[in-house]
Amino acid sequence: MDKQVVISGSGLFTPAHTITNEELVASYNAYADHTNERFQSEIAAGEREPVPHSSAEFIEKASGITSRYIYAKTGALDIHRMRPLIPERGDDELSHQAEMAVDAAKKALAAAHKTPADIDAVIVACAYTERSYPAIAIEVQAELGIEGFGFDMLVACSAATFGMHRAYEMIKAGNAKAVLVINPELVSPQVNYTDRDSHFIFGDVATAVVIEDGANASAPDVYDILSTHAVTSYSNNIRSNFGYLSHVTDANPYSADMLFHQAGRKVFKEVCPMAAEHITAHLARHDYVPSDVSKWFLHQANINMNTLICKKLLGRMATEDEAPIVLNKFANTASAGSVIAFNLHQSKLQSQDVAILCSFGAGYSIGSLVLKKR
Ligand code: CO8
Repeated sequence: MDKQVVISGSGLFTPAHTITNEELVASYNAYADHTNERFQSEIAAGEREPVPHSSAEFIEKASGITSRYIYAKTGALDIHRMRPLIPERGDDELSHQAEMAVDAAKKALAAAHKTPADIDAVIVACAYTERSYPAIAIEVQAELGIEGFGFDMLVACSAATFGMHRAYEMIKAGNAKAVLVINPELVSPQVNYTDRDSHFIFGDVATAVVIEDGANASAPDVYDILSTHAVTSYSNNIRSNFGYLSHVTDANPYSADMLFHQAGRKVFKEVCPMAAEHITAHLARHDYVPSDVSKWFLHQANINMNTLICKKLLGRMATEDEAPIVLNKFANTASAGSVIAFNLHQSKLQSQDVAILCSFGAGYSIGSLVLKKR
């Protein structure tokens, strides 16, 4: 008989520190003033553009973000540094991303009523890994005492949903009975805190889910994954050029194009219709229409994107209850946003309710799961 694959538990790690818009803007504006004073003669001679001021009001209106979590606050607001200071760890210490991942994974295991002995595979899926190898997933696997195998995968904003797709397929194929999919999104090191257009966008977090054969599920809240659907379409509109080649290209490894940068307006215009069409097509595979969906666990990049996508789908504004927003407090957490929304708001679903979990962003990449609560 065909296996029914389920999500049986999720976990969320939130860093101890937060930065409000007001704190972020005060530091950025002080940096701007300091820089403009330093280069006042070049600016006066028209040889250099002054650094413009940011505004907390603009950030909230343009994005819906009011605050974000940050793994290491020291340094990020220091106008002479403008990047977090994360102490280097030795090869024999648990790495930063593995630490975040293990915390979220333990919570997901507890929610799923599973122990490490029940898990056959670990997928660490996120926008960046802090090193190339050994895989963070294998480190997490060792730390939790899981047998089987683990691997890392990077799909930017859609890493979490694409990781869930892989887990779903492994279980369908009979290669694993239960898989941990973990998203340690330590993104603050890639934020350009000196760039007014993007200094406010991101926050750090880790999420995890247990995906397993539904026949073995024993948790109170279990969600059948009816199917998964993924699409990618190449775009340079969201890009980071950081990579191992910087050792040999002689490019400046600290230049702005090595960090996250984007054409935000273009992204907004191109991704919203793609996401709405993707979701409509995915629902149609199950003879559902958008009004059949009780909860929309959408990617959390920008509140205006989510409002527009829901309007395209439903022909009206979605209520806060239908399409929960977490980006106000978490900001854009790369691929983890839709999983945070799921983790914090899934308990309100009733038996037989249908939900969509969907990510969209860099690549471009869009990934979705149609879920039904047992
Ligand atoms: N304060 C004050 N004014 C500002 C600021 C600021 N901070 N920033 C921009 N302005 C100004 C601009 O300069 C511009 O001025 P002018 O009109 O004089 O030119 C004006 O405000 C309007 O600027 P924009 O057109 O840029 O403003 P928008 O209304 O388009 O809002 C957004 C900007 C919020 C970026 C918006 O375009 C957006 O959200 N687009 C969607 C893009 C998106 O979601 N990107 C993220 C996807 S990436 C992802 O999800 C994961 C990637 C992998 C992780 C990376 C981790 C680091």
